[in-house]
Amino acid sequence: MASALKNLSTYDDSNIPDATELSFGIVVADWNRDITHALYEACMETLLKHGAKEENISVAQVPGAFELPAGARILAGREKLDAVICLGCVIKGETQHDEYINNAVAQGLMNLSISTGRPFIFGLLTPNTHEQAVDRAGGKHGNKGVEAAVTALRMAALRKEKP
Ligand code: DLZ
Repeated sequence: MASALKNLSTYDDSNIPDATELSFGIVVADWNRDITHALYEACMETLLKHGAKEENISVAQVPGAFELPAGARILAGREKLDAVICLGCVIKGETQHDEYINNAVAQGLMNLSISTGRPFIFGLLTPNTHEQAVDRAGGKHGNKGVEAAVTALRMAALRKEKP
Protein backbone atom coordinates (compact mmCIF):
# COMPACT_ATOMS: atom_id res chain seq x y z
CA MET A 1 0.00 0.00 0.00
CA ALA A 2 1.34 3.44 -0.90
CA SER A 3 2.07 5.66 2.09
CA ALA A 4 -0.48 8.39 2.75
CA LEU A 5 2.25 10.50 4.29
CA LYS A 6 3.97 13.24 2.30
CA ASN A 7 7.72 13.71 2.29
CA LEU A 8 7.94 16.84 4.44
CA SER A 9 10.77 18.30 6.47
CA THR A 10 11.42 21.57 8.24
CA TYR A 11 14.88 21.65 6.64
CA ASP A 12 13.36 21.90 3.21
CA ASP A 13 10.80 24.54 2.40
CA SER A 14 9.45 22.89 -0.75
CA ASN A 15 5.99 21.32 -0.49
CA ILE A 16 4.88 23.86 2.09
CA PRO A 17 1.23 24.99 2.35
CA ASP A 18 0.33 28.33 0.83
CA ALA A 19 0.12 31.12 3.40
CA THR A 20 -1.97 33.66 1.50
CA GLU A 21 -4.85 33.42 3.96
CA LEU A 22 -2.76 32.99 7.11
CA SER A 23 -1.66 35.52 9.71
CA PHE A 24 1.50 35.34 11.80
CA GLY A 25 3.22 36.99 14.72
CA ILE A 26 6.99 37.13 15.04
CA VAL A 27 8.53 37.98 18.41
CA VAL A 28 12.26 38.77 18.40
CA ALA A 29 14.52 38.99 21.43
CA ASP A 30 17.19 41.67 21.20
CA TRP A 31 19.88 39.98 23.28
CA ASN A 32 22.55 38.77 20.79
CA ARG A 33 20.84 40.82 18.14
CA ASP A 34 23.45 40.13 15.44
CA ILE A 35 22.06 36.59 15.60
CA THR A 36 18.37 37.17 16.34
CA HIS A 37 17.93 39.82 13.68
CA ALA A 38 19.47 37.44 11.11
CA LEU A 39 16.96 34.78 12.24
CA TYR A 40 14.18 37.34 11.82
CA GLU A 41 15.23 38.32 8.27
CA ALA A 42 15.27 34.68 7.14
CA CYS A 43 12.00 33.92 8.91
CA MET A 44 10.20 36.90 7.34
CA GLU A 45 11.62 36.13 3.90
CA THR A 46 10.36 32.53 4.14
CA LEU A 47 6.84 33.54 5.19
CA LEU A 48 6.62 36.05 2.32
CA LYS A 49 8.06 33.51 -0.15
CA HIS A 50 5.20 31.18 0.71
CA GLY A 51 2.51 33.77 0.14
CA ALA A 52 2.02 35.43 3.52
CA LYS A 53 1.04 39.08 3.12
CA GLU A 54 3.15 41.68 4.88
CA GLU A 55 0.03 43.24 6.41
CA ASN A 56 -0.79 39.86 7.98
CA ILE A 57 2.52 39.60 9.81
CA SER A 58 2.84 41.41 13.16
CA VAL A 59 6.26 41.89 14.70
CA ALA A 60 7.21 42.62 18.30
CA GLN A 61 10.65 43.06 19.86
CA VAL A 62 11.32 42.03 23.45
CA PRO A 63 14.47 42.64 25.52
CA GLY A 64 15.64 39.05 26.01
CA ALA A 65 14.63 35.46 25.39
CA PHE A 66 13.02 35.20 28.82
CA GLU A 67 10.42 37.73 27.61
CA LEU A 68 9.51 35.71 24.49
CA PRO A 69 6.49 33.84 25.94
CA ALA A 70 5.01 37.01 27.47
CA GLY A 71 5.65 38.96 24.24
CA ALA A 72 4.01 36.18 22.25
CA ARG A 73 1.01 36.15 24.58
CA ILE A 74 0.61 39.93 24.29
CA LEU A 75 0.76 39.77 20.49
CA ALA A 76 -1.70 36.86 20.33
CA GLY A 77 -4.05 38.69 22.69
CA ARG A 78 -4.08 41.78 20.49
CA GLU A 79 -4.73 40.04 17.18
CA LYS A 80 -6.09 36.79 15.79
CA LEU A 81 -2.93 35.02 14.63
CA ASP A 82 -2.65 31.53 13.11
CA ALA A 83 0.85 31.04 14.53
CA VAL A 84 3.37 33.00 16.58
CA ILE A 85 7.08 32.49 15.97
CA CYS A 86 9.52 33.30 18.77
CA LEU A 87 13.14 34.01 17.89
CA GLY A 88 16.01 34.33 20.32
CA CYS A 89 19.52 33.25 21.17
CA VAL A 90 20.81 32.30 24.61
CA ILE A 91 24.55 31.63 24.66
CA LYS A 92 25.90 29.47 27.44
CA GLY A 93 27.98 31.44 29.94
CA GLU A 94 29.76 30.76 33.21
CA THR A 95 26.56 30.29 35.18
CA GLN A 96 23.35 28.30 34.70
CA HIS A 97 21.36 31.29 33.43
CA ASP A 98 20.98 29.66 30.03
CA GLU A 99 19.27 26.59 31.47
CA TYR A 100 16.79 28.67 33.45
CA ILE A 101 15.96 30.87 30.48
CA ASN A 102 15.81 28.09 27.88
CA ASN A 103 13.62 25.84 30.04
CA ALA A 104 11.31 28.73 30.90
CA VAL A 105 10.90 29.66 27.24
CA ALA A 106 10.29 26.05 26.15
CA GLN A 107 7.76 25.51 28.94
CA GLY A 108 6.10 28.89 28.40
CA LEU A 109 5.63 28.36 24.66
CA MET A 110 4.41 24.80 25.13
CA ASN A 111 1.87 25.99 27.71
CA LEU A 112 0.66 28.69 25.33
CA SER A 113 0.36 26.22 22.45
CA ILE A 114 -1.63 23.71 24.47
CA SER A 115 -3.84 26.19 26.30
CA THR A 116 -4.74 28.25 23.22
CA GLY A 117 -4.76 25.49 20.58
CA ARG A 118 -2.56 27.70 18.42
CA PRO A 119 1.07 27.06 17.54
CA PHE A 120 3.76 29.08 19.34
CA ILE A 121 7.01 28.17 17.61
CA PHE A 122 10.27 27.69 19.52
CA GLY A 123 12.86 29.50 17.39
CA LEU A 124 15.39 29.82 20.18
CA LEU A 125 19.05 29.02 19.57
CA THR A 126 20.74 27.49 22.62
CA PRO A 127 24.42 27.37 21.59
CA ASN A 128 27.52 26.92 23.72
CA THR A 129 29.40 29.62 21.81
CA HIS A 130 28.79 32.66 19.64
CA GLU A 131 30.37 30.76 16.74
CA GLN A 132 27.80 27.98 17.04
CA ALA A 133 25.10 30.64 16.92
CA VAL A 134 26.58 32.22 13.76
CA ASP A 135 26.66 28.75 12.16
CA ARG A 136 22.89 28.52 12.71
CA ALA A 137 21.95 32.08 11.74
CA GLY A 138 23.00 31.98 8.10
CA GLY A 139 26.28 30.06 8.47
CA LYS A 140 27.29 26.48 7.78
CA HIS A 141 24.19 24.98 9.43
CA GLY A 142 21.79 27.23 7.52
CA ASN A 143 19.41 29.66 9.15
CA LYS A 144 17.07 28.38 11.86
CA GLY A 145 14.76 31.31 11.11
CA VAL A 146 13.78 29.46 7.94
CA GLU A 147 12.98 26.31 9.92
CA ALA A 148 10.93 28.28 12.42
CA ALA A 149 8.93 29.83 9.57
CA VAL A 150 8.38 26.47 7.85
CA THR A 151 7.20 24.97 11.15
CA ALA A 152 4.79 27.87 11.62
CA LEU A 153 3.47 27.54 8.06
CA ARG A 154 2.83 23.82 8.52
CA MET A 155 1.23 24.14 11.94
CA ALA A 156 -0.91 27.13 10.91
CA ALA A 157 -2.13 25.20 7.87
CA LEU A 158 -2.84 22.14 10.02
CA ARG A 159 -5.26 24.17 12.13
CA LYS A 160 -7.25 25.00 8.99
CA GLU A 161 -7.28 21.48 7.57
CA LYS A 162 -10.67 19.86 7.22
CA PRO A 163 -10.83 16.45 8.93
C1 DLZ B 1 20.33 38.11 31.46
C2 DLZ B 1 20.54 37.44 30.16
C3 DLZ B 1 21.72 36.74 29.88
C4 DLZ B 1 22.83 36.63 30.89
N1 DLZ B 1 21.93 36.16 28.71
C5 DLZ B 1 20.98 36.23 27.75
C6 DLZ B 1 21.16 35.62 26.49
O1 DLZ B 1 22.20 35.02 26.18
N2 DLZ B 1 20.14 35.71 25.59
C7 DLZ B 1 18.97 36.35 25.86
O2 DLZ B 1 18.08 36.38 24.99
N3 DLZ B 1 18.78 36.95 27.05
C8 DLZ B 1 19.74 36.92 27.99
N4 DLZ B 1 19.56 37.53 29.18
C9 DLZ B 1 18.35 38.36 29.38
C10 DLZ B 1 17.08 37.58 29.80
O3 DLZ B 1 16.53 36.85 28.73
C11 DLZ B 1 16.01 38.58 30.31
O4 DLZ B 1 15.81 39.58 29.34
C12 DLZ B 1 16.40 39.25 31.62
O5 DLZ B 1 16.74 38.30 32.59
C13 DLZ B 1 15.22 40.12 32.17
O6 DLZ B 1 14.07 39.30 32.43
